[in-house]
Amino acid sequence: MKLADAILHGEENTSSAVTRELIEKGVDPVEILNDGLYPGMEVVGAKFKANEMFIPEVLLAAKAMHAAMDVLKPLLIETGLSTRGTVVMGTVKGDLHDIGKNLVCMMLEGGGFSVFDLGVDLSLETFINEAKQNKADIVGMSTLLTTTMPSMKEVVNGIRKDSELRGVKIVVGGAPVTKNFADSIGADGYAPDASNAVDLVNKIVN
Ligand code: B1M
Repeated sequence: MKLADAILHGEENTSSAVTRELIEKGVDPVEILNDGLYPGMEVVGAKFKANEMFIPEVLLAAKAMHAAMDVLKPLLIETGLSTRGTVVMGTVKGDLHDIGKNLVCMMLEGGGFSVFDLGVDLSLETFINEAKQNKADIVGMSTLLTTTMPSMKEVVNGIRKDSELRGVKIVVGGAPVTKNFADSIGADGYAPDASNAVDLVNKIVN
């Protein structure tokens, strides 16, 4: 589909124009999402994983995806389409790095999840309150600093203790984070990069 290509090549104006054209032709917004937008972002994820696409190109693709999404969103809300799941995601307390976390949020959004990006330097209370308020299925945490890795454990423990958040899954990532570390703090999953994060969250919600 032309829309998938526009997203893959990061053509923001084309992606919104093609989306508008398809709507005018009477194509179902859900079909536009499933046959154009998601496949486009899937190829972006695969190419990023294979080192065939790099961060600046992925950011452009995400911009093109958002441009199409801006056109589709009001129509999708009307159809009452449910997403694949709700993720609240942020960088832990003491850490201001957000480039990787933003990429993960964008790829998850492109993968059909409803994503609440909470920002950076987040306290346990913020993760808990936002997870409740947004009825999260998944809480995602990012950190780039070894010194702030213990905050992840604190958030895992806090969420596990909260009876209202029973069933919420927790995923973690960021350069110093490893699978062993994720297991040691009791997280439900770890992903080394943004496209693996989409695979991981898909697996968890299924
Ligand atoms: Co900082 N910094 N920094 N920094 N910085 C690092 C991380 C560092 C490795 C540099 C170094 O010394 N070589 C080092 C950390 C050392 C350590 O702890 N081991 C470091 C340091 C020390 C610091 C300061 C303390 C420096 C100082 O002030 N003395 C300070 C800390 C401030 C704070 O946070 N409190 C600091 C500040 C900054 C800037 C503000 C200048 C800037 C951040 C800008 C921003 O984010 N808006 C910055 C930057 C840019 C970096 C480097 C150069 C690049 C990080 C980055 O964006 N990478 C970094 C060195 C490096 O990595 N080469 C460094 C690109 C990004 C796409 O990758 O974030 O790894 P990444 O995300 C990947 C994966 O990790 C994964 O997917 C992403 C995409 O594939 N992923 C997840 C990330 N989160 C995930 C969550 C998931 C799953 C996957 O959940 C499921």
